[in-house]
Amino acid sequence: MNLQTENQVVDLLIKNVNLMTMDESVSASYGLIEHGCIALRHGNIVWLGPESTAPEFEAAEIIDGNGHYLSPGLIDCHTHLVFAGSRAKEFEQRLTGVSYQQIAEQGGGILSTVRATRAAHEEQLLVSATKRVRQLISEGVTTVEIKSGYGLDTDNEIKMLRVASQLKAQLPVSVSRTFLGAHALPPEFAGRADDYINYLITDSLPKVVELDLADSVDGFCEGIGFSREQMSRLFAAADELGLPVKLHAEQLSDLSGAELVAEFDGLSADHLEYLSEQSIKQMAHKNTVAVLLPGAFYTLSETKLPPIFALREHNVPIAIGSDYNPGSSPLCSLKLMLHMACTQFKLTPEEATKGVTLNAAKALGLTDRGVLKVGKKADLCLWEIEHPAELAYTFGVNPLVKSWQNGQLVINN
Ligand code: DI6
Ligand code: FE
Repeated sequence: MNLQTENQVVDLLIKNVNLMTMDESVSASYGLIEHGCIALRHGNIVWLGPESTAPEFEAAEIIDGNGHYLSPGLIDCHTHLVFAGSRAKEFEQRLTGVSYQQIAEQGGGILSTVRATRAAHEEQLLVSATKRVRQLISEGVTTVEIKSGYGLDTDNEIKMLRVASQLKAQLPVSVSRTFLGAHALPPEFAGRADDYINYLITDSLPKVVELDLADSVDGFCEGIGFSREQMSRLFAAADELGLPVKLHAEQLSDLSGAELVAEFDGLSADHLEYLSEQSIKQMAHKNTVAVLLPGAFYTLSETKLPPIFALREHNVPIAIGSDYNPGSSPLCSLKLMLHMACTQFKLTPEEATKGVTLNAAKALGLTDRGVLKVGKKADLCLWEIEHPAELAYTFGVNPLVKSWQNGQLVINN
């Protein structure tokens, strides 16, 4: 009998695929459904399950998945990919023993990228950032977070966030935009960090909100960045304007920034090599996501590992990002981060995969993606792999066969 339900007419049916749903309620390992089938309509998932149990669909298009694996579209939840200039000279300097902190204290580091980014026209920034986003898309990214933070004055921060907004409008990718005015102290405010925070609160942030250019607020809570007290004042202002917060915390030392994020019911604390047990408990209590960034750990030759065992023990959700930036993480590949999360941080391939799908969505406060489930966005990747762990296992190869964003085909290899 052919029951006429609305669900039966679909835009696309993908058959003969193994579904890595990442939905724990489906199965313990990758939420795997073998020999599956998935139906999409109006950019959303309307049915998924074992092919043998699929109803009769009237599909505008049917694709044979050839027994490959289908995962949620990948989400890079932490990048600084709008920037100008190069920091190759600092790379050379660091290799002769000068530290990241020393370079920053000498006016290089983030401030060197600030000089180049301030000098660049919006159009130039858009051209270079477009190439970077395309590179991420080519490896399966369907959502990317992009931070400002190389402008450090209202106009230049707005310039960066406008570029991020244009990337969203022009490319087949969702963009989450983060205001990172509190990334470093600009030279005009040297020795006056409190005044700079006041300026962000009274001038930059209200304008950014008025122009609807940001989805969240971030900062660098560190000896070479801002104090916990300064971040707390900025977070209170963000809170009043209705923006969620996140923080670069415990990257080089422990200022209990992650605890501050939890206090503000923020989205995520990122980096976390120097995170304490006390802060982990607060994060667990508030379900704050721990975003780990193996690219920065690797590039800065950091030796202190983030406290993976304790994060696991306390059930803190773990996400992985590329932190793509010209200083501490000059690598434009989330796929490589999946691998390095395992080799450097000893995450399991499943934890790492969850870190660039389910938990990366959580780190951005996005509840409509990161998992294959009825009602979620049809952001999908089809991979030519023989086991789900293969996504994290290889690097320098691209097993992506096809990707879709909002149900629209993006990559077709
Ligand atoms: N920590 C980082 O790893 C990036 N920002 C931050 O606060 C680095 C940014 C840069 O070095 O340009
Ligand atoms: Fe960062």
